[in-house]
Amino acid sequence: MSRRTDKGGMEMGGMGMTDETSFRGPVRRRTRGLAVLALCVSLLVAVFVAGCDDSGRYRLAWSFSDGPVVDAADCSSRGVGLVQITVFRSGGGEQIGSQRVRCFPPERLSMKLDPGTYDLQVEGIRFDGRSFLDPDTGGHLVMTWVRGVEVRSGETTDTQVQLFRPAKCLDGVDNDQDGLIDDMDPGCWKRDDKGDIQFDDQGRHMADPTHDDEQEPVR
Ligand SMILES: [Ca+2]
Ligand SMILES: [Ca+2]
Repeated sequence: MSRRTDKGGMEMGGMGMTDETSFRGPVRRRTRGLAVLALCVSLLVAVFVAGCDDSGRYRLAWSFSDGPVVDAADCSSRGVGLVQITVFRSGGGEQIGSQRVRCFPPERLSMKLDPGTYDLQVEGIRFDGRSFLDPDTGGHLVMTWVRGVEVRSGETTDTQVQLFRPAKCLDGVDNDQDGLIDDMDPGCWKRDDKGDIQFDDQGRHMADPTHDDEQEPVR
């Protein structure tokens, strides 16, 4: 027997209990119990995983061959927007990972690594994501290596690298602020001893991307 109470609950015959207290109450307590249990299990798993993590890190800082990087202009004036760091196991081992980060700030805390020795390939990249390439050989001109970086369990190994500054006739920057950039600037054009511009077989002026001055023509 049951009847509806003023508050909308169902009163069970003669017992003075509503359906809310008699049926929903135990279900809610059971749900709370399961939630607490799940939370405890999650905490235990997290503690276990943290306790088993024996990885370490390296922290890499960079500068350029002609000076440090103390603000964003030190990157933009050299035409370097990004730095790409590729990690290999030492001694010609497998590639572990790679990441591109902004040139400024000049410091990067790396990904987690297993304890061991690694070689880092570090390359300055243009703002548009392209490498600085030698037009003749295709070689990467702003790339260097940091070899033998030891990563120890639970520690961060600090290391530094010096990147070559891109030549001014290659850096994508209007260094002398005359409105002309790199091979469009007569300062990067090859000239003979008399000062006459040199042309290739197709009649185009010849430029030297390794020239480091947009004002003084290539000789
Ligand atoms: Ca330039
Ligand atoms: Ca210029």
